[in-house]
Amino acid sequence: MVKAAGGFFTVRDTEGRVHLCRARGRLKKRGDSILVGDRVKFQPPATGEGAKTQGGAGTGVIEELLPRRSVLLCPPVANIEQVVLVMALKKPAPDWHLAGRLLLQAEQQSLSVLCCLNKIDLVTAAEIEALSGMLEPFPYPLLWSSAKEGVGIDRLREKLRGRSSVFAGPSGAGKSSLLNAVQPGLSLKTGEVSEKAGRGRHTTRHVELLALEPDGFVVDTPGFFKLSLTGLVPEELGALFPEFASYLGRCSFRNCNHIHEPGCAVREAAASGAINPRRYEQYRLFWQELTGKER
Ligand SMILES: Nc1nc2c(ncn2[C@@H]2O[C@H](COP(=O)(O)OP(=O)(O)OP(=O)(O)O)[C@@H](O)[C@H]2O)c(=O)[nH]1
Ligand SMILES: [Mg+2]
Ligand SMILES: [Zn+2]
Repeated sequence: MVKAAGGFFTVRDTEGRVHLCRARGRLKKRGDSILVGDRVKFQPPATGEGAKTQGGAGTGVIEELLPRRSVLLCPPVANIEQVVLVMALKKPAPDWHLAGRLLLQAEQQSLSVLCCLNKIDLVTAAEIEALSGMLEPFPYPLLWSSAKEGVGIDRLREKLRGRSSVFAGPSGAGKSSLLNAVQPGLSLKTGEVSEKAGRGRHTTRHVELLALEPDGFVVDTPGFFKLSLTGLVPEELGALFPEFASYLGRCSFRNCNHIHEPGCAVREAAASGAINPRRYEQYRLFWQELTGKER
């Protein structure tokens, strides 16, 4: 399923033809939402003479939802392998907190991650250097890009090739612009960032799966500003920070929460800079949020 809007689902068949469908009643009753990226069994629209004269009117029916390999809740998309987190360096300013939440979601689903830092044309070389220092060490690959000036686009195209990816990040970060740069034929709509609020204007309205040349799929999504930590228990949080992995068994306490326990290997690593202290600080914030504890 490649797009959902107004109760209709656009389904692409194995030959690449698209069909407008509705969902079988029992699918709706079970409360399963059909997500973009879902593989489905469907009855294509009838193709009788009547349907043709009406410009191919008539809708097909989605009969069955096939098992998923992965599911992301925000943005809602199924069966993807890679999350491309897109942040602008300016206009709008990066929201690392939101980025951290998205990264947790990707880890929960064991998806691979690419962090795209876009609009490098708007910052100075010195600012880039300062930011690089701040982000070091970072447990995910970083790609510095400018959709406007074509920087990093070849590398991005290479990273998308032959896989299924989803672009996620705040409105105005440049998700659709980057995709247009990767593949101009997509002709996705892009929108100005508001001068006053410094925010995007929610130009992309629907989650949509797009086919890439020569192979691969990518899902463009509407930007968002908020993301809650649903379905997470605090004890699982440490395992979702991949850079903690080599320290987790080395804390003095076996059930260490890495907050204030003495002899905590994670805290020591953050203090020495072996773990990025900013990432550790995020861990603490998310821990507080999940446990409701202030410290
Ligand atoms: N200077 C500069 N502007 C960019 C760059 N990439 C995108 N923009 C501009 O940023 C604005 C927002 O871009 P979009 O591609 O619509 O952003 P989006 O992330 O798709 O936003 P939503 O669809 O609202 O989620 C547009 O005016 C783009 O022209 C870039 O690398 N440099
Ligand atoms: Mg967009
Ligand atoms: Zn610890």
